[in-house]
Amino acid sequence: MVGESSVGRGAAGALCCDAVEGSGWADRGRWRLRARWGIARLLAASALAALAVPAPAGAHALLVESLPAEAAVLPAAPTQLVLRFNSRIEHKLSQAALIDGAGARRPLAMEADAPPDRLIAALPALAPGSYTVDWQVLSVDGHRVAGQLHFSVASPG
Ligand SMILES: [Cu+2]
Repeated sequence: MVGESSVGRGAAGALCCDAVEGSGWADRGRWRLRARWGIARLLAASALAALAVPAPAGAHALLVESLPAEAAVLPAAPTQLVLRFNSRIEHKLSQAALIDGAGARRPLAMEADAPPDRLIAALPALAPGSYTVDWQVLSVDGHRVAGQLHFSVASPG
């Protein structure tokens, strides 16, 4: 979406500068200039319209892999959460929280130097039970994407 709108702006800008550099202020040139400004306005308007239309899901960071995996039943408590996305995310504006079976929620501390497409957080010591990870990331295209991940830690024996 960002790409599309900047293409729109670029095209309008090119028409603008081309017209100004054109054949001076003769009547014919003036008409051409007016026509070109009309086109430039239309392009500017359609660029704004494009901004108002929601971007397709493909433009956002999408979760492609997680550790633990969705619905995993783990024999031992995991010590780390890894969410891998199909594009870069803003680590500073992304977050995750762990919700236990009783509904208690604790924020997870993000690893600041994780790879640009990954959210990595250390998990606290987890007792057997079911857990939900509630995550929210900011894609580099400026959109927030959120989701939940469920896993459980099996009781020993
Ligand atoms: Cu987007």
